[in-house]
Amino acid sequence: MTKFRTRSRSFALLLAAGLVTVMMPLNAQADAGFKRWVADFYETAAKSGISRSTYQKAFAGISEPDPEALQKAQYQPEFKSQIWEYLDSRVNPYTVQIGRQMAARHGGTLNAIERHFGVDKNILLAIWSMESNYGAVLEKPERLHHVPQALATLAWADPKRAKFARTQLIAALKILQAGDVTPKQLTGSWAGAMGHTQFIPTSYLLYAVDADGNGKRDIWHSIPDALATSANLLAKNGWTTGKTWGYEAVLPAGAAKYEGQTKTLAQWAALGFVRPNGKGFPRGTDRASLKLMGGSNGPAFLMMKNFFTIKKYNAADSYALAVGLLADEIAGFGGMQQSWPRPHGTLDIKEKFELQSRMKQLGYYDGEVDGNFGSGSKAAISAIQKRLGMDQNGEPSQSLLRALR
Ligand SMILES: [Ca+2]
Repeated sequence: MTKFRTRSRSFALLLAAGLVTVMMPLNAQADAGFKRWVADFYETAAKSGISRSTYQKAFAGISEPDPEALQKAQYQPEFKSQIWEYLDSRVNPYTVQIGRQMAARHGGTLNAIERHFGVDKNILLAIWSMESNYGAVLEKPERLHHVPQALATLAWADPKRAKFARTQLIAALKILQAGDVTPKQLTGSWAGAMGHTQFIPTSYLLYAVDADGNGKRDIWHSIPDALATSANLLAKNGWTTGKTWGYEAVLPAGAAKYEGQTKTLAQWAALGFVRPNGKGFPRGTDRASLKLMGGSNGPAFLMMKNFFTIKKYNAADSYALAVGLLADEIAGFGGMQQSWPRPHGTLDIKEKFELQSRMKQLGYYDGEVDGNFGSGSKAAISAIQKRLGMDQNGEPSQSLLRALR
């Protein structure tokens, strides 16, 4: 432990002195420290049954830390977006449309998995979208990391994540040793999330399934394996077949004080909660917890047991809500009916799509219509604002959309 701290501190100094962004080749001294860590860690891995041959294969040709994992180890901004901004980037016309295409393309697989595990196929599609953009991230090899290298980097350089990374590294080595993948195929995010459904190695060991029957649990290349693995995780964590994740509700005046409480749907109805479409809640004794995810001026949600099962995948409420809403939209049940309390003059996700399409039609913008306002969209907005004599702040707004209509 002392050794680790010393190395970590000297590396921090190095970084502070150089700074030494990822653009520069990594310092030879750091590489030597990393290599020493990898050599030393074998003893720990061996205690978990990892053979020398597996270990050598896992780290063959790896002589330096993973640059991106190293950068994240040093600095991770605490980025907190509003719930509606988070949902806009995940539940939108694009993710719904691709979800429906995937539902059609993989219908047989999805139906078989739904029957076998009792988990709603639309939830599986939504998770697939959230985790890897329906596998699109796996098609960008430059964004994939070698999992043992990335985890060893975190274990070596990131005191906050060292324990997690050591545990995950051992699990990754076990996956390799079991022969499900070759060392080259053991790819993932900088933090070790792998394949179509972004399982970390310990979750893979618990839940991975060979659904296509080729003898390998391949969540990297087999869509049936990946989707069945997600279904298995949800099934083993209490997914209730045939039930929804929750209901959008209208918050009655003065009822914000019940936030976080759990009652039966009948009790919520008795307190004045209604669904925005006017329909009643199903009768019965199902219990639900009140969540006010956009504050007391936003819509209310009555979350059922399956919402909390989705959180076994990712513990954030915002994640589980996005999965639930996207699944409903893919299934054709429609989206949210109420609006989030967005700042005055800003656009909702449908309006963001409309603004981008209009800018494209007018020839100001040639990027994707995806609701995502990156540098291309901002430059286009500034150009239009200049043309119209508006303030050139590059921000999408209601006034700009009105001007283009
Ligand atoms: Ca398989």
